[in-house]
Amino acid sequence: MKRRAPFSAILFILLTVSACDRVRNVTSVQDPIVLGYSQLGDESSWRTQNSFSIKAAAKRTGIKIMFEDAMQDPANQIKALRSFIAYKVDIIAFSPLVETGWDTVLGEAKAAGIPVMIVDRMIDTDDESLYATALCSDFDLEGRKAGEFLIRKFKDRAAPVNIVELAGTAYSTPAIGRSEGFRKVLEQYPKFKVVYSEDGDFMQSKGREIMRQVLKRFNPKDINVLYSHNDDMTFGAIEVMSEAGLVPGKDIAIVSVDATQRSIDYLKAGTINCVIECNPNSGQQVMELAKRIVAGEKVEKRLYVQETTFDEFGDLDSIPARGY
Ligand code: GYE
Repeated sequence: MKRRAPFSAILFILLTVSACDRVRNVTSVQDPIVLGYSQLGDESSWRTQNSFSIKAAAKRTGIKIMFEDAMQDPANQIKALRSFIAYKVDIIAFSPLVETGWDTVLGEAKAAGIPVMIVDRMIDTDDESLYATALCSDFDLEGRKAGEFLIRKFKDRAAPVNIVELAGTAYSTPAIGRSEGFRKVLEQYPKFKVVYSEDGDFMQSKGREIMRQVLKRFNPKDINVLYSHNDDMTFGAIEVMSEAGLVPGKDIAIVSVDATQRSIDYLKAGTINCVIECNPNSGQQVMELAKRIVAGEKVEKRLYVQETTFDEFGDLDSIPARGY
């Protein structure tokens, strides 16, 4: 672990007595690793579980975590990263809201000798030396899985399959991957048409809002599929469909991403037809990687979280409780 600037003896006593948080960073062989974590927000059930998983794993593994919630604002994330640098944490981890805009602050971390882990979403940079490792889901694969489900579901249909897409936060890795992967698979089948796509920021309230607009704009009979980039937006859209007298999962097929317990319950009830898992429980892996990186080990540059798909063609009774 890196040595921090020594405190004077008096300051040390004062800070110890005041039980100030920072005191735990006074150098000794047993000092815990200090991890600065910048979380992008709390926009969804997935995110709430992700934050829980990270904090719980830090506690379990004896890592001292400084956790900052950026409330969906990249400027707050940059501020948090700078405060971690000023504090001289041992390692920084962060889930970037969007892909671009990080080079300067990560350059500052690098200059300060603080390693950086990227978690959940990816950054777009030409300089790979700015981070030690990135642990993310394969969002392009998630998008492709969503497309593959539709190919199977509509294999006997010759008529057009009109799709409404509720996309995640613009310029974020999951929204990009889930859109691109989906289109990559479906473009070989001209009957599939994305007739409407809008950014719902991964939020239930926006899912509701956008679905309302969609039902004003289109005759519901002309919509065959709702592809939603996360469960929370799906829940909002389901509410609106039901209020409009539609039967979600029957009148409009639904593909959702995340696999929260509620979406699995909907899948079992036939309200959702396919759920692509996106696993938020990365906490333990993050802490293990943090320990290895702080110990000076070289770790793999790119790591992917293992994920599966649940759909109406599978054995729904065997799905284990999700825990989120
Ligand atoms: O799917 C969504 C959340 O970045 C994988 O962000 C994450 C996504 C997740 O708000 O629910």
